Amino acid sequence: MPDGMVNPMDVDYDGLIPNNVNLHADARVRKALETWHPGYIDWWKDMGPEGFQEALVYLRTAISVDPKGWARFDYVRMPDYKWGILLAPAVENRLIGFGAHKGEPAWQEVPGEYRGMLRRLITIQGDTEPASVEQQRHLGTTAPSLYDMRNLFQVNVEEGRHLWAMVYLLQKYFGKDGREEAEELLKRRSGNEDSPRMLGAFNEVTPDWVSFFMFTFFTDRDGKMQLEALAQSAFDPLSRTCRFMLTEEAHHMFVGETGVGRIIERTCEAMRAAGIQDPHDVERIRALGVIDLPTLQRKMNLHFSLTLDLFGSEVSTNAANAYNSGVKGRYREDRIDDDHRLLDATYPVLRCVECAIVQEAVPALSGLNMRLRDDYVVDCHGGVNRWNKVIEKAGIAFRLTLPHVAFNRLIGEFSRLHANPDGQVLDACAFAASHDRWLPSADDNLYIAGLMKPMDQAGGYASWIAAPKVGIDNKPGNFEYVKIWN
Ligand code: BYC
Repeated sequence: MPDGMVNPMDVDYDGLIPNNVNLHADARVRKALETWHPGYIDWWKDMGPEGFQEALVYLRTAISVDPKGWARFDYVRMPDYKWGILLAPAVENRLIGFGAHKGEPAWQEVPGEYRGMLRRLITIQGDTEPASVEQQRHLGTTAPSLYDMRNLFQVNVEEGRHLWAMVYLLQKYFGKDGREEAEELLKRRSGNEDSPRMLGAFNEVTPDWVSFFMFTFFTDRDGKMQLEALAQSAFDPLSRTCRFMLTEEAHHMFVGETGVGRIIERTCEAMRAAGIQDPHDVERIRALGVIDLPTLQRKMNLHFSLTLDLFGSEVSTNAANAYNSGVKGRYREDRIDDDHRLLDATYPVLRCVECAIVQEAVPALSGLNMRLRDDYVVDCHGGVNRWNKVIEKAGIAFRLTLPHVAFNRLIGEFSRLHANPDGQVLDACAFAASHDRWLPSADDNLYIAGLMKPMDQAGGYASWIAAPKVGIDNKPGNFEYVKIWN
C-alpha cells in the first residue's frame, strides 16, 4: 500500500468514534455523530443492561474488518465500549447485481428516486438494534453463569454498534431527514404503548434466558437473512456496512444455538441419571431442576412464529419495488443462477384462500418476502437438526420440530386464520382450547421464572444448563468473564 494511505481494514481509534471511513476528513458527519453520541450514551445508561454498567466485562472489540482477525478481547465497562463505524472493504468497480439497474456501477450516493425507500429500510433495520437491547436489559441479574452473562453483554454492545452503523448511513447520506431519524431511533422504546419499536416482535418481552437463547437463534437469524439481502444492495455503503455486521451476527446465533443445545444436553443428562425415559413425564423431570423438552418445543413454537412475522407479507409490492430498484436483493443473490430481474418468473407462495392454506404461483417479484422466509426456514432446520442429535444421542424418544408457517401468525396471509403446528386450519375456539399445548402456558412461564436464579461464581452453572465445550477466546472453565464487583 502506498505511503500515507490508510489501510481500509484498520480502524482509526484516535478520535471519539472509532471508524474506518475516514471520519477525521469528514467534518460534517463527524460533528453530526459527535452531537448524537451523548444521547446514545444516555440511552445506553437508561435502557442498556440493568445493574451492570460499572461491571468489567471481557468483551471483544473490532479493531479491523479483516475476516481473518478483526477482534481484540479485554475487560471493558460497557458505557466505555468503543462503538464504531466499520464498513467491509470496498469491492473495486462493483456492479449492481439485480433489478432494473443490473450491470450499472453500484451507487456511492443515494439516487433521488430511491431516497424514501432506502431511508425507510435503513431506519427499520436501525430500530431493531436498540429494541433488542431494551428487550434484554433485565437478563443480567438472572444469568446462569458469568460465561452466559458475558455473551449477553457482547450481543448487547454489538447491537448497539449496529445502531451506530445505521445512524452513520442516515447522517452521512440523508441530510436533515437522516439526522431526525437518528434522533427518533433513541426515542422509541420496546413495548411502549405511545412510542413502540417499529416491528412487532421487537415489542415482545424477553422474560427469561430460554427466551433469550430462542431469540438469538430465531430472531437474530432473521437479522442475518435481512442483512444478507441488504448486503446485495446497489447502494454500496449499505452493502459494505451489512457485510461487516454479518461477521458479528454469527456470534449472536452461536449464542442462541449453543444456549438451547446446552439446555437440551443438561435435561437429557439429568433424565438419564434419574432413569426417566418418558420425555412427557414433566412433573418428575421438573423435580430435577431442568427444563422438559415439551416446554422447550412450546418456547420454540412461539419464537419461530413471532420471527416469521418479521418477513412481512408473503405477497408484497414493497418487496417487489425494493428488488426492482436494486435496493434489496435476495439471500446470496450473487450465487443464484437466473436472470436477476425476475420480470417473467413466478414463485410458489402459500396463501390463505377462503380460510384454507393453498399454494399459488405469484409473480416472483411480489413473492420475494416469501422466498427470503423460505431460505430462513431452511437455515433454521440446520440448527434444529443439531439439537435433535443431542436428544438422539442421549437415547430419548423426542424430536423438536419447527411448527407450520401458518401457526400463530399476526402478519401476512395467515393472520386471518388459526392453524395448529401441523398446519391444519381450526376455528378460534379449537385453537384457544389447545393454546397451552402449543405455546408456553402460564404454568410453563412460572416454572421457568422459578429457575432464573443468578449464578455468579466463576466456573459455576445453573442447574438447568450444561457448561460450554470451550470458553470464549479459549479461556479456561473458571475464567471470570464478568467482574461484577470491582
Ligand atoms: N411488524 O409489504 P409488507 C435484526 C409493515 S432483524 C410491524 O408486508 P415489506 C435483528 C411494513 O413496514 C432484521 N409492521 O412488508 C435481530 C409496511 O408498513 P408501511 C431487521 C410490519 O415492507 C435481532 C406494511 O406492514 N431488518 O436485524 O415488504 C436483534 C406492509 O408491508 C411488519 C429488516 O427487517 C411487522 N413484523 O417487508 C437485533 C430489514 N411487517 O411501510 C436485530 C429492513 C411488515 O406500509 N426491513 N410490516 O407503513 C424490510 O426489509 C421490510 O421493511 C420488512 C417488511 C421485511 C420488515
